[in-house]
Amino acid sequence: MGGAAEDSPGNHRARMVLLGPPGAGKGTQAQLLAARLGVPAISTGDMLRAAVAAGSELGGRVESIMASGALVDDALMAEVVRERVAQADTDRGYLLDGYPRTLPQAETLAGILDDAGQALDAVLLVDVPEDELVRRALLRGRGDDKEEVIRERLRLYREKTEPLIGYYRERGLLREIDGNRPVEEVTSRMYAALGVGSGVEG
Ligand code: B4P
Repeated sequence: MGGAAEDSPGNHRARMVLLGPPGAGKGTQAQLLAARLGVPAISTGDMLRAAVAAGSELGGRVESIMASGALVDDALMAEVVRERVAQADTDRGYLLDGYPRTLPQAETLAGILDDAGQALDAVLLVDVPEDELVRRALLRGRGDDKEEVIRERLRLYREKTEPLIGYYRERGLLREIDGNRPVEEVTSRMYAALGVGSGVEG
C-alpha cells in the first residue's frame, strides 16, 4: 500500500486510525508509529484525561463518565476532534488513537475528512484476547483500571466499537495486527502492514 506513508515533501505522510479494544496497546503503538511517520498521535483518551486534570469545563463534563468506563457522548467527541484535527500540526497527517469508537463517530470523521477534501489511508486493528487485556489494565493501574470498569469498557467495545471493523473492512482500509506480542514485534508488524521501514536501517 504505497500511498499510506510516503515521506515525499509536499505530500501528506499518513492519515490513520488505530482501532482495538481498551488496553490493546493503541496508545503505546501510536507514539512509536507517529514518531516514525512524523505526524502527531492524537489520543482522545489523553485529551479527555488532560481536560479532567486541568479542571476545564470539558473535564467536568466527562470525568464521571470516564471513571465508570462509559463512552463520552458522540456530539461532544465530534467537537473535540473537529477542533483538534484543524490545528496546524496536522497538515501532513495524523494518527487517531481511540477515535472513532462508534459508527456515528466514524461518520463524523468521514464528514470532517470530506469537508477538507481528504481521505483515510489505513485503519490498523490491534487485537488482543480479553484475559490479556484485563491483565494489562490491572498492571497499568490507571484511575479507570478497576476490574469492573475494565469489563464495562470491554462490553462497550464489543457493542459499539467492533462494528467499525466491518465498516472499515468494506472500505478496503482495514489492516489487522496481532497485538498479543512484545511491543517491538507489534510495531514491526505495523510497519510491515503499512510498507514502511523501521527507519533505523539507514
Ligand atoms: P483510552 O485512553 O483510549 O484507553 P485504552 O483504550 O484503555 O488504552 P490503549 O488501547 O491505548 O492501551 P495502552 O497503549 O495504554 O480511553 C479511555 C476512556 O476515554 C474511555 O473508556 C472513554 O470513557 C473515553 N474516550 C476516549 N476516546 C473516546 C471516544 N472516541 N468516544 C467516547 N469516549 C472516549 O496499553 C495498555 C497497557 O498495556 C499499558 O500499560 C501498556 O504498557 C501495556 N502494553 C501495551 N502494549 C503491550 C504489549 N505488546 N505487551 C504487553 N503489554 C503491553
